[in-house]
Amino acid sequence: MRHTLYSFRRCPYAMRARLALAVSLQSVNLREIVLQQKPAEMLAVSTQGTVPVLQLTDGTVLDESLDIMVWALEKSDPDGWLTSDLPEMLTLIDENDFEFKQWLDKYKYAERFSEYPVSYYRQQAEDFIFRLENRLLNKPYLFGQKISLADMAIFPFIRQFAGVDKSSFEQSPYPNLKIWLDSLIHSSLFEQAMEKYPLWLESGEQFSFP
Ligand SMILES: N[C@@H](CCC(=O)N[C@@H](CS)C(=O)NCC(=O)O)C(=O)O
Repeated sequence: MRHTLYSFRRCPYAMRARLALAVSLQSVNLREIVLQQKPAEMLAVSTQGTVPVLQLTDGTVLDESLDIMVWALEKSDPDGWLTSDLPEMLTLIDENDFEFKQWLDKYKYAERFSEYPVSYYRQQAEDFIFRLENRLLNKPYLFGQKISLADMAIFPFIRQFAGVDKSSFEQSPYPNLKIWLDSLIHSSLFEQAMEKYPLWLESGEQFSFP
């Protein structure tokens, strides 16, 4: 029997969970869902109604993406994603999840937040972007020479930021961040994490991931 992952391909939280499951080779049944029509099976095990949700075969439910990452990496961490300072990584990930993400959403959906122009939200979000750029001035990854949990937990959100207005991202002064993002987006692991699965609601079939 395999564990079950409720996932949504385009969700950055689900992406980070899939990245960790893929690198650690923890095989799950992936159930691709749509947020407008969450399956009763998922809501029965996690009432918070967010993806990703990992239901283990022993009944344990992990419904925070970071918990899923750490669970997978504690099983197997072949590339040493957990070897950097964990509390420091978690602090940076927290800034991503609770500060940057808010500005990112407002930047992305600026028409719904009309008290400020889009440029304002973009600038607020850029605070975090510049902090990452500074970290990357003298090293290829956020915590050194090797990919860590922090890189993989954060880059799906930076990818989203870059995609809001591609041409202004291209023209912006964060060269190291662009190289970092580009290398992660074009990695075979990300390609694997972004593979398309049919909607589970319609097919009911089991698809194993990775
Ligand atoms: N803290 C959660 C956040 C997950 C989250 O917010 N996921 C979004 C999709 S990207 C979601 O499921 N939102 C619920 C909805 O839109 O109905 C985690 O890290 O797993």
